[in-house]
Amino acid sequence: MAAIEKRSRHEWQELDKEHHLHPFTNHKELHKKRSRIITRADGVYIYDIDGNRFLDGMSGLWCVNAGYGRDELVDAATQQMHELPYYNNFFQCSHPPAIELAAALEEISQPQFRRVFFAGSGSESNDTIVRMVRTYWDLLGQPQRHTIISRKNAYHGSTVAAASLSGMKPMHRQSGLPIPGIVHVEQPYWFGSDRSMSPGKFGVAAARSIEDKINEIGSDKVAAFIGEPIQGAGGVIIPPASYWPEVQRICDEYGILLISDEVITGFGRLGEWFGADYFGIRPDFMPFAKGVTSGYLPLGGVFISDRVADVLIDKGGEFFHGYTYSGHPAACAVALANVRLLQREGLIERVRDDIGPYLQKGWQSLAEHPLVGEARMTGLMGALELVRSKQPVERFDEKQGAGTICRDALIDNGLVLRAVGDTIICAPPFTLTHEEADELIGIAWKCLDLTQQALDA
Ligand code: PXG
Repeated sequence: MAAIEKRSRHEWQELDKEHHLHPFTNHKELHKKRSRIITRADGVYIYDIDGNRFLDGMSGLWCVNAGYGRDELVDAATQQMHELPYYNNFFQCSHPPAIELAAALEEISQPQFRRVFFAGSGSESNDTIVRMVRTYWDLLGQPQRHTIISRKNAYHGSTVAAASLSGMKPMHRQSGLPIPGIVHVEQPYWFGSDRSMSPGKFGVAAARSIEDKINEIGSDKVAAFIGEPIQGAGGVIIPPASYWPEVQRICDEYGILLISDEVITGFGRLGEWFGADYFGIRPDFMPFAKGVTSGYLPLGGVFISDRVADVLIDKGGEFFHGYTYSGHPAACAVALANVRLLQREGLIERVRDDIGPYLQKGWQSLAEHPLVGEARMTGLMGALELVRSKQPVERFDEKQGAGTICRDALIDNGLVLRAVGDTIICAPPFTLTHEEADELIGIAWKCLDLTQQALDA
């Protein structure tokens, strides 16, 4: 028997308004408009309660990489929930789904990663890392190595530590963040700069802002650097090719731990298993979540390199940290089925060699539109920069809300993309067909026209 009642759109909206507070939402605005009630999904499409169909160009929230309606993921959860719906990994217990998944993750990751710690989300994973990084340096007799360097406009989650790692000022303004010992340096956002440097030089300069910060604080006080291989929530900021090699050089030179936040880029979004593989870096930690289960159940975790894990295990005694749902059996079973599905269907190779290049070509064609100052996409992760003038580049006044106008037009025309300011971002499922990619590009072009008309009116 279904646990969820059948109700009308109006009833759902009323109940939602009365009882449900939403994440990252201005509720006064929401209550004027009412929520869009999504009831089902299949393939790359989601459907609202009125039967309207939308191409989900964001894979939910960057997570439904294998697409909707995957019976093998549902079956893995069902079977596991019949067998053992819950047990924990505390108190010297373990269970097959967590063990099997940990071993499978070792197979697909770089050789320094042999161990994984499970959490329930990306935010929790980053909280775990803050604890582990500082414990690691304590155990090595360097407790003064406390500071973690992150970047402005980074997104690492919403718990107290993860929001502190995030570099978003409006988040920090609410509730006195960041916590002590977390500092933020420049992001490698070339289009957002004055563009006076070549992208190559700019990439090196952005990386050197880490080195400047290390020298300012004192290299003996810096514990780690954290970055998303490509910033997602910040607006799909694809760093120049010169950036990550220079970051790696700096971390190596000063002995600082490198954390590659793979919550979005992990599990194939860039056409490699991890963003670190794509950019050729060798991190000490990789937090993951989202795509590990294609979003079918919540699961997060952290890959921990031998450099760190060996110290924690050999010298650390008990690590006083863990979550009730660390390694939830059903979530782990779904993750394992999802990893096998990605492998069996060659979906990551498909992102690298087929649908990735195909969508990138279409996306690039949008750069010919008068509103688009830059179109960029790596793997299946892209952005359009909306501009008032292309030559010289002039951005819109924030108050004009160009990005929001465009986002609303897209949704009205059956395509879900997101707006981050005047940057339109895209991250569709890996199963997107060529026809669906054509549909996505066609709707995007039409909505750029509609946006232009609305701004001219
Ligand atoms: N790291 C990165 C790189 C993320 O993108 C998190 C950590 C936190 O994960 P959890 O599972 O705790 O949400 C994220 C999450 C957006 C948006 O608007 C992005 C995320 C979450 C919610 C909204 O683009 N990313």
